[in-house]
Order: sequence, then C-alpha cells, then structure tokens
Amino acid sequence: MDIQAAVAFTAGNPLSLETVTLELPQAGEVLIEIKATGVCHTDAYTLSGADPEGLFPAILGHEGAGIVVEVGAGVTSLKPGDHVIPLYTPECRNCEYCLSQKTNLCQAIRTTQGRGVMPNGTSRFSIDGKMIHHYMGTSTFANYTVLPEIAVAKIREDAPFEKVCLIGCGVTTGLGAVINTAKVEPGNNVVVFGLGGIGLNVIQAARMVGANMIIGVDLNPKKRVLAEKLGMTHFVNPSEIDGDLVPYLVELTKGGADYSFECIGNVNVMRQALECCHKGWGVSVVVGVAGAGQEISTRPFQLVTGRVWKGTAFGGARGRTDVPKIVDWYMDGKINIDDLVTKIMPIEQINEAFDLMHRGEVIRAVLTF
Ligand code: NAD
Ligand code: DAO
Ligand code: ZN
Repeated sequence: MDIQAAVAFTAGNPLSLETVTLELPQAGEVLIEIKATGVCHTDAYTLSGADPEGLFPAILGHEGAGIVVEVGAGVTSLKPGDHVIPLYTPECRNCEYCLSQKTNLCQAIRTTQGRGVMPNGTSRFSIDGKMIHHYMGTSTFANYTVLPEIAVAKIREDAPFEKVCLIGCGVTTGLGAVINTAKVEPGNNVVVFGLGGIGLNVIQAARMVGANMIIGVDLNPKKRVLAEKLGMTHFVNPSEIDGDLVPYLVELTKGGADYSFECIGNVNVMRQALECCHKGWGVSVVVGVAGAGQEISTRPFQLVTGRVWKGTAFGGARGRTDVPKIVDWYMDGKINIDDLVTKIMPIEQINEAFDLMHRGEVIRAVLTF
C-alpha cells in the first residue's frame, strides 16, 4: 500500500515527506495506522549523524500511538480496531531476559531491530523498490507502520492519541526511572538534573510516591514554573549559586540525596548526580543518553562509601504490561501529560517541530496525521 512518511534520506538534512510503499504485515506482525507521534531528542540525535548506529535512509519516530488495521498470521493478542502504542523495547515474555524478571531489555528481536529491519531480516518500507530502514523498530513518522506483535501495547480506546503517544517514550522513561529502577520511597529526598520531557516525569513520579524534597536542577530558569506545578519543591540553577553544585546539594538535603536522576545526557553532570548522593545509601540513576564514545568517571571511593550508580532504559518498563497501566493513570488524572504537550502540529510541519525542540521552546511537539 502507499503511505505518507517523513523520510530521513541522509544524516544532517531535513526530513522529506514522501509517498512510501508499505508491505502488508507478515506472520507475527501488525499493521498500525499512526494517529500521533512525539518528536524526541533521540530522533534528532540519529538524524544529525552523531548516532554511530544510525542507518539511512530511514523512517524515524518512536513515540507514537495509533490503531491496528490488520494483523498477520498467528497474531493472537491484537485485532483490527485495537488502540495501541508501539514499543521500541519489546516484551516477548519468552526470552531469557524477559523470563529473568530482572530486566525489561527483551532480546527477542534485538539484532534485527538494530539493523533496521523486521525479525525476518527484511524491511516493509521502500520507495521505487529501494529499501528504507525501520527505526527503533517503530518508525512512527509515517501514517502507517508495521511492528512485531511483541512490540505493541494495547491501550484503552478513550485515551487521546495526541497525549498518550508520549507514553511511548518520555512519560514511561521518567515515571519508570523512579518507580521501577530507583524504587523511591515516601519521605526520600530526590534531586533531578534536567527538567525536560524526561526530568519532568521523574518529578511527577517522585511526587506520586511521596518523596519529601524534590529538587530540580536546570540551567534554564524557564523550566521552573512547570516543574513546580508537577511537584518540584526546590529549584537550583547551577549558574546562580555560590560555590560548587555538589556541596550545595549535599547541604540542601542535609547529607545528600537518597536518589538522584541525570536526565540530560551530560557525563559531567552524571558525576555530579552521583556525588550529591547520600553517603552509605544514595543511589544515582543515569537516564540521559550521552554522545557516542563519551565516558563517565568518579573516584571509586564514592562507591566504596556506599553510593550506587545505575542506569535505566525505557524506565525499566515492560511495555505490553506497564504501558496500558500508565495510560489508565493519565485517564484517571494521576499523571499530567497535557502540560508536556507544548504544541500539536500536522506532520507536514515535522521539520519545524525539530527546530522548536532544538531551540528548547517545547517540552514535546506532537505531530498528527
Ligand atoms: P531535554 O533537552 O528536553 O531536557 C534536558 C534539560 O536539561 C533541559 O531543560 C536543559 O535546559 C537542561 N540542561 C542541559 N544542560 C544542563 C546542565 N549542564 N545542567 C543542568 N541542566 C541542563 O531532553 P529530554 O527529552 O528530557 O531527554 C533527556 C535525556 O534523556 C536525553 O539524553 C535523552 O536522550 C534521554 N532519554 C533516555 C531514555 C532512556 O530510556 N534512558 C529515554 C528517552 C530519552
Ligand atoms: O540493547 O537490549 C538492548 C536495547 C537497547 C535500547 C535501550 C534504549 C535506551 C534509550 C534510548 C533512548 C530512547 C529514546
Ligand atoms: Zn523477551
């Protein structure tokens, strides 16, 4: 079938709206009509050419929501008409990783997903017979896409696509970092570095679980108002304090954070996030994705004296199980997504949406079809 998609032909250039040929779903696959998709920094990172694993040409996008149109042979958990969120982290419930119950990093389709193709090794997208790569297994910058059944979360039908699409990445990553990875407890003191789409969700989850101090750290003072609305109790702008940030935060928390979260992707800030943690038990969670080849460092004595450094992907969430629950939280008013969707735009304006994100003018721009 002919579909409309924003194609990334080469790194470093704008996306191009094209008519693309999409093959119908094969066994174990699902055809989805995408209704809305967020634009995230990871899409921009790959488009820039800085992502060493980026493949071109490709259809980017990984924060979508839509409706199942057709299912391939053997698909049992989905049917046409189901409302869904594509998952860049699948949940097969069968592989060694899923069965371990220790990680959400399902490996069932890892190799082919990384090569930009479906599990049988071929792409469903092409233009004039030339193959176009899938991206993160999702390719949501298209009005139709094909995914493996194990990478699709079924959600309730009354949830608005242009809001719940953010549960496909930013919302789940931030909430999950707090609830699944750190397991923050009532009364804990939390420091959040970076108040973008991820950090704001860390803040609202910290409030949900009953954290005491929720300290937000950002260089941009404009981030303060929304962060406070979502639960931040103290704002720290590193460029406005006297002295070094780490001792400042240790003093503010009377000994250090119980939990800290780096939501920027800056390796120097990752070190500050670890070192502002409480001696003996503080845990720092790396959420931000640093540039290719970058490394983190600290004095090992920071770990010897009880601080713990860990990371999280997609908030440790098992997508098919957890994403529908997070949609319920939104529909029940337990979490705020409306304020994170700064702008809703038609797919034709996708390059403007990237520009808005680069200029820091949106938490998220959402594209509709
Ligand atoms: P964003 O750009 O919207 O937010 C980053 C914030 O950090 C901005 O508000 C910016 O002002 C602030 N900032 C930048 N440098 C700073 C500094 N030195 N000190 C203090 N504040 C600073 O980004 P986002 O969408 O919230 O994503 C954050 C990170 O999370 C990115 O690296 C992204 O790739 C990553 N991410 C990780 C996962 C995962 O599963 N681990 C999933 C999605 C995104
Ligand atoms: O190696 O098993 C694996 C999966 C790695 C993917 C982890 C994704 C990490 C988050 C990247 C940013 C997503 C927008
Ligand atoms: Zn699995």
